[in-house]
Amino acid sequence: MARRIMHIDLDAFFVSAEQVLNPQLKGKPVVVGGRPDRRGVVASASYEARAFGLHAGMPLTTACRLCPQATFIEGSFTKYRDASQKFMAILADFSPFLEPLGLDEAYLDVTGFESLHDSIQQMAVNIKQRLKDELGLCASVGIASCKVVAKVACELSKPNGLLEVAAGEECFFLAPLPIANLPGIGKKSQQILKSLGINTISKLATMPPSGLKSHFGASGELLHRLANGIDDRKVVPPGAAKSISRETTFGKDTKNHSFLKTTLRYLSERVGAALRQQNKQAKCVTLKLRTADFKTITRHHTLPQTTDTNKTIFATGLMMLAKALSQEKKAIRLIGIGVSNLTEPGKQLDMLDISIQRQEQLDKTIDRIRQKYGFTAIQTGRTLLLKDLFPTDKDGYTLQTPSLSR
Ligand code: DCP
Ligand code: CA
Repeated sequence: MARRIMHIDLDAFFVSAEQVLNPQLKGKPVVVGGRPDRRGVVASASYEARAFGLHAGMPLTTACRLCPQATFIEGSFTKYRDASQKFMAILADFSPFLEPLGLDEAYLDVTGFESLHDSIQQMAVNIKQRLKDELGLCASVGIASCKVVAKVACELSKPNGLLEVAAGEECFFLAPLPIANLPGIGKKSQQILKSLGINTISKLATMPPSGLKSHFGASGELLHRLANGIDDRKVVPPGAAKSISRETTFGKDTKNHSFLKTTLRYLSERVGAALRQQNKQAKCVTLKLRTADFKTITRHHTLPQTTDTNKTIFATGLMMLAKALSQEKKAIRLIGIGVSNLTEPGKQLDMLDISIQRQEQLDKTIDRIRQKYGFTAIQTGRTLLLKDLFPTDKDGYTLQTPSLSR
């Protein structure tokens, strides 16, 4: 069945929440962010204030100069958090496949839900009505076959909008829009794209991914797909882990590379075990280091193929570690490794690769033994070095910061 994804975003959220509590502010230029003479920026501006050129992120002093008649409000996070919780609860009534984004946005997977509401558009109308009736808040809704197009449609429909992009129309819809409309393209990326003569999404869509890769690294390919309206990212309900990581702070800062590698191996095994327990595969491995002077270094590596093996996680981490240590002369205070970009296992490719199969079999066996007899019941050569340094319990070594080491 063709997917239908909704993106719902509340209009001028902080301001609207204030207007619900003080209806006299309705229909007027209102700014949440602070007093106009304060340092600080606009967090949210009513659409009436936006008519004067005000927008989020603008210094309050500028906002006051452009629109001195606006009401400036300090704002209170707890109010907005309460409103946000009610907002998400209403959405959850409509579909269990709900992925909140921040306080006032969410994706809903509504595939097949037309039978309950006549049409998906009618479902969106019903959602908007309930938000208005019960919370007094206006929402805009975008509907499309994938997340990126739904989000762009929602943004374009604001305020109080509803815009559906029919299946098959994704490219046509995106093509004429400026690149800034594509989510994830910040100021920096815009500058790079503009210097390449790319101003519209259609131009971006026709750029070969290899060209984009040279400017944006691994994200280049994703950019290419998004610009073409191709986006198979699922709507992920909260709770489903987006990443798994393990890290530890050493009792004493260290320059001992062998010890760092050993610790990395141990943490990689912990990450691998957690990944396999969740029956997930990862596409991205991240190394984290913190130096004695509290500088944090993170390195990411996207794998050509998803993995759940200790060997690949460690090898990828080790490669990044070797490179980072060749550039970093300070002692290391913290080391961590994580995996992200998690997917359900798609074993078809792996099935052809005997060495990967063997590795997976080995990891599964080790997992079983460790579940039964404790983590330290079976050791890889490298982690054995930790045995004399740290006390053990059934979950593994008790490192310096057990809460972080989990
Ligand atoms: N926010 C903030 N600082 C920013 C941007 C946003 O504090 N630089 C807060 C205030 C917003 C809320 O997050 O009300 C939601 O952000 P949106 O970008 O969705 O902005 P609004 O909801 O205010 O406006 P709209 O969605 O109608 O464009
Ligand atoms: Ca909003």
